Amino acid sequence: MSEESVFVCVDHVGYAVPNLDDAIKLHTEVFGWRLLHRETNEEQGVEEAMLGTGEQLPQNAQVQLLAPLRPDSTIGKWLEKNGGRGGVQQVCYRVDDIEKASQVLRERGVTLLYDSPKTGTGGSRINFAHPKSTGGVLLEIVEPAPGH
Ligand code: MC0
Repeated sequence: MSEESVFVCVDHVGYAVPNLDDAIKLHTEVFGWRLLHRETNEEQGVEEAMLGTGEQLPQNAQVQLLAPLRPDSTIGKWLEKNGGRGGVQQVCYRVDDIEKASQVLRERGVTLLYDSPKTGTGGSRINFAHPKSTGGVLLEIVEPAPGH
């Protein structure tokens, strides 16, 4: 894998939000985004929504809204640290092959949080790079589910 080809594109930007319905309303009614998908991910402790533009071509980045299922979840703790206000919690880069990308990133000194990928939005496979190894940004990598 060459240095240029670890990531395919920016898949989504993730916002931590205190209330999912309010955040969806803001993004659809004020910003004009379109709700594409909504699901609960128990393992990650989130209720989430994915939003896209009118056509939403595969290469267009999406917006992800992340509300906590529990106060002690990752998003719950992030919101608490941020005075209860929402904000950008993560940026997610898409990869074709998460095992290969993870290996390359580890070889280059990036700290991945999970030994093997976990399940993300829409049956995707995900991992995260610790912000301490990425210049301060929580970086998610995602391999979309086949057919997505
Ligand atoms: C913490 N830090 C961050 C950060 N969270 N920096 C940038 N962006 C963030 N989101 C920094 C803190 O400022 C602190 O820096 C240090 O990391 C430790 O912070 P902490 O508050 O003690 O936080 P930890 O260590 O408890 O948790 C941080 C960690 C956690 C990255 C391990 O957020 C995590 O496990 N994230 C991955 C899972 C996740 O985010 N799930 C929700 C989205 P200083 O300098 O003060 O030490 S689920 C999702 O996204 C799925 C559904 C999907 O897309 O498919």
